[in-house]
Amino acid sequence: MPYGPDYTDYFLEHQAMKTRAESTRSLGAQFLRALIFISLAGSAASAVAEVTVMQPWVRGTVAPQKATGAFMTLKSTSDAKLVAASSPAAKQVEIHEMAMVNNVMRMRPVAGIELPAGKDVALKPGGYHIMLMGIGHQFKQGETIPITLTVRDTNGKTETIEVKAQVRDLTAPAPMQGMSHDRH
Ligand SMILES: [Cu+2]
Repeated sequence: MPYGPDYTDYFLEHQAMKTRAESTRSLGAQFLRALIFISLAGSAASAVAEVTVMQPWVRGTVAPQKATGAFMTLKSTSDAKLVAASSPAAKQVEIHEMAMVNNVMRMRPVAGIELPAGKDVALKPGGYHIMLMGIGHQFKQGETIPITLTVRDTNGKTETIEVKAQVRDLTAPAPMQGMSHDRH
């Protein structure tokens, strides 16, 4: 009896089950999408460090000079580390620190600079700086030097920040300026 009442009931019931299964599946998919959204939103809020770069500048150079320093203040919203820098204006870029070694102020490369959450970290003459080496032209006051910073957050995720650093007069921040003989 293919079209008997039993079969019809079975057929209808089967259809109903299918519909339920489908709606359950689609609810499941919606729930899954919601979960994915929540986890993406969560990671966006906690993992990505937002780094602010303040007053980036580069010390100007004299014609034959092949290296100079870049300085700025960095501030990250969450714990992060400045791990690398590069610039189209320099063949090689390193992160340096100045330190007293046997009463002599020397600079040396460091693996990176810690950026504790919410703290201003100053890269300044006599301290941390970004060393631009193998520069291809004289950096003159008023010029802008592009520098790309690479920052790594505590989850190991890296991001790059484009910085435009103003070239300042070679002598402007130098403490020995008053003793320069060519000023007499
Ligand atoms: Cu240096």
